[in-house]
Amino acid sequence: MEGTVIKSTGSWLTVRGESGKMFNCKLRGKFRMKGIKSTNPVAVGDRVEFDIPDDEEVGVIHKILPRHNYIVRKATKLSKVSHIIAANIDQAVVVVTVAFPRTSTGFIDRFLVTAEAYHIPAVIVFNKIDIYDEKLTGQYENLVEIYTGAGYKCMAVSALRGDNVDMLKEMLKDKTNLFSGHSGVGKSALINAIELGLKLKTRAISAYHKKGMHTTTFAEMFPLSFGGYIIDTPGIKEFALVDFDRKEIAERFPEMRKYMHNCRFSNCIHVNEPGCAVKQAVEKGEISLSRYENYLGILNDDYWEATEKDFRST
Ligand SMILES: Nc1nc2c(ncn2[C@@H]2O[C@H](COP(=O)(O)OP(=O)(O)O)[C@@H](O)[C@H]2O)c(=O)[nH]1
Ligand SMILES: [Mg+2]
Ligand SMILES: [Zn+2]
Repeated sequence: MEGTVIKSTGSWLTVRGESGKMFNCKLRGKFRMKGIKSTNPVAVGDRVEFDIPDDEEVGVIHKILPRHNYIVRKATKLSKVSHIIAANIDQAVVVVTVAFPRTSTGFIDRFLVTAEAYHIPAVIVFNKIDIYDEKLTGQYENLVEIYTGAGYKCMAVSALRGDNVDMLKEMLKDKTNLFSGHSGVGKSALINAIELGLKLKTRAISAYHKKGMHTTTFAEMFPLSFGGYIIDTPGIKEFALVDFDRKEIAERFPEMRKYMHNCRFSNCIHVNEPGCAVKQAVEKGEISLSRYENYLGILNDDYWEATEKDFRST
């Protein structure tokens, strides 16, 4: 039988069969992935082949089908061992809000860069529009202009009031969707509004200030009754960018890609070089200043130092 792993807690896996039936499964023998050391050989989103041996309740997975992509997190920046968070993702959805807890453009841009690095199409969902006053609406409109200008799809919803939930469902339909965003932006509330039967726990914002309230480390995948899946994850900013080089960051900004070939120097990183076409486009307002500043911020993230050292030592 063939199925999709929708939950993974150590050695036990929940596999959803073709008919939608759930099976409790274990792995047979040892699985090793080529090219990557990982703590878990199988992750949510993996397509697997499994058997249910006679007179047993438990399924046995004997094959993991090839992945079209997967995202990983490292234990530490320098760690060589990765944890696979999820596999076979079609769309990355970042849930944000200009209300509380306000999402920074730095967070959004790091998320988008990561999605670009994995070649996963990304969309931005602005939640809590029911509480946007005139000022917040202005800020929201400004962000939509920046991100649609950069080539990203934006959507405005209210999990609480139900605004545009049908539009969101249409966008998620028949895809495996990774949901990410800060705690408290309303991911669980949104998933509940999309799939009424789920009834995930939502938390009052005040609870987030208490210690030990971290969400699950295991990503969980929810089948959608109208087709497709949602994977609820902790923030994507923790995701390690394997095989990713600092000089490639600008290529992860779709609006910069159009200009960078006109820079005077082929190795331009668009910071201080003369004849930089990217900087000229920023000056002319063709590339948003906020996106460019966050590009510079990402260039300065410690992450790259660690990663480059990591690469050098291998
Ligand atoms: N006003 C308003 N509050 C919301 C909305 N969506 C979620 N919330 C509230 O925000 C808080 C956090 O929501 P939750 O779904 O737990 O966020 P998560 O951490 O991203 O899963 C809860 O108190 C929700 O009731 C919304 O659309 N409007
Ligand atoms: Mg939640
Ligand atoms: Zn340049």
